[in-house]
Amino acid sequence: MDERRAVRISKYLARHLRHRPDRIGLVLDREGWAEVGALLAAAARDGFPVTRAELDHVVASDGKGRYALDGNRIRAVQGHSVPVDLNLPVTPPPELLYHGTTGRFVAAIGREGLRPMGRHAVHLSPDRETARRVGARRGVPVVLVVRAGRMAADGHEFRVTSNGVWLTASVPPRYLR
Ligand code: HQG
Repeated sequence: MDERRAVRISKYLARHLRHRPDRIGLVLDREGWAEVGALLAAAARDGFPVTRAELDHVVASDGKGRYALDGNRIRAVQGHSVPVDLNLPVTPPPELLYHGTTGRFVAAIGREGLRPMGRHAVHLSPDRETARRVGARRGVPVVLVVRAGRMAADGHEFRVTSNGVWLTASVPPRYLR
């Protein structure tokens, strides 16, 4: 499949599996899963037909592993703005995690800490380079260091998605540097 088609399909999946399933009449269960048949039928009705083979290819080749297939179900593994319970186990994080952002948010983050904003959780990266790329989506990247081990010791819960993104509800400013 050509790369542009794969990216278009991935963006279509992100839109409807994370944010706007209602736009195409798709129903996600509590854990964010949709029936593949229902998704493909809804996409076709929406004027964006996708074959099962194309879907399998996009899920398998997505550069960030954004989607998971489980038999006849599919979900986004992170990034939702619709409420979902991904049902991931609480997992001890590494001592340090990283958050990529951009300069114009730094003052507010220093006051309020990291908040999930539109998404279901704050997204943290396991290494600086990944965080830098996340921040670069919004401007000149700034990488914040999160003292995750200390947070966990203080009772904050962390979960990790199948594509290596760490999730937590919020990060108070005292754990940032
Ligand atoms: C910022 C992409 C002001 C935060 C990425 C970020 C990631 C605050 C923005 C995933 C704030 C939210 C998630 C506060 C946080 N005041 N701004 N108190 N707290 N912010 O997109 O982490 O390609 O919702 O720094 O790679 O950028 O979609 O979160 O800039 O993994 O799969 O508010 O999305 O993955 O932005 O990105 P986002 P994010 P995908």
